[in-house]
Amino acid sequence: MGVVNVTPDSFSDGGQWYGAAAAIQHGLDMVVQGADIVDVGGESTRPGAQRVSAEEELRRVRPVITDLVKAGVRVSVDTMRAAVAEFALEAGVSLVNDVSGGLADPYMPRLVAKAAVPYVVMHWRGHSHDMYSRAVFQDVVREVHDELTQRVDAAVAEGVDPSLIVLDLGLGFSKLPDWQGPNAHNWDLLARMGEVARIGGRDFPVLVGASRKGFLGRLLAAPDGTPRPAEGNDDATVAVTALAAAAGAWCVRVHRVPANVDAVRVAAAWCAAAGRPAASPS
Ligand code: PMM
Repeated sequence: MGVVNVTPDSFSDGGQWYGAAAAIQHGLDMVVQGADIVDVGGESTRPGAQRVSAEEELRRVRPVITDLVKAGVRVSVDTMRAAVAEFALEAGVSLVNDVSGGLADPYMPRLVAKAAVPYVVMHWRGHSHDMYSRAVFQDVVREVHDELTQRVDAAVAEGVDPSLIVLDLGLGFSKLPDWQGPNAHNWDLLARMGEVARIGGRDFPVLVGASRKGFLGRLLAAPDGTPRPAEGNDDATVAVTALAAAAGAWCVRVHRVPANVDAVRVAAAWCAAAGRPAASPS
């Protein structure tokens, strides 16, 4: 899944694809590079971000989604708002990616149920402006599992087909960026993603969104402790992709497609030789 953030302020690529024409071209380029899905979002969720209005979010994503769908691209909409998802579904998107897992807008699950498209339910504890104050866990794997279970139950109660639900660990969202010690939240979740996503006896597909995130920058910090900035974390993202694909992830959400496609291919060949399934490149 290639990311197109139509925002001026995303931490990873803010401003780069803010204009509709640049965003559309970027989406088309990523498909040529091997992306199966292009994820279009119009609201930054970087730590500390303030929300934009629904009108502004729609204004940003409308032309991009419309043109990419028209061009035959499999598009996903990255939104927490049912109104934005409704427009996107009418325009023909194939997947709804809701980083709040249905918590931000109570109308979202019912809308997705009606559309009968895959629904990405991410682990989330609240909006970005103060997300780190909620990054308190005794046992991150158990708590994320239990909170995702509640979101799955709520979505299914609204009519969402469980076979269309994809779970997301919510890397970086209310998770501390440490890479060792009791608060290595993102690493614990990655290492045990299968446990997180096994709910009610069913192994849900997992989407991994590690690309360029702060926990990679923290791992790769300079000797004086300065975290490596987002655009310096592409190689580390590729490493996570290979490991996640080998661990059976369904999808990786990334900013730079080519090297990540290669990593998925490597993992698929490795797992095939070992006689076990991995995410397979299409
Ligand atoms: N991360 C961001 C935005 N959308 N969606 C899913 N499903 N999973 C994620 O981890 C995720 C997401 C924030 O990163 P960005 O600003 O680089 O898009």
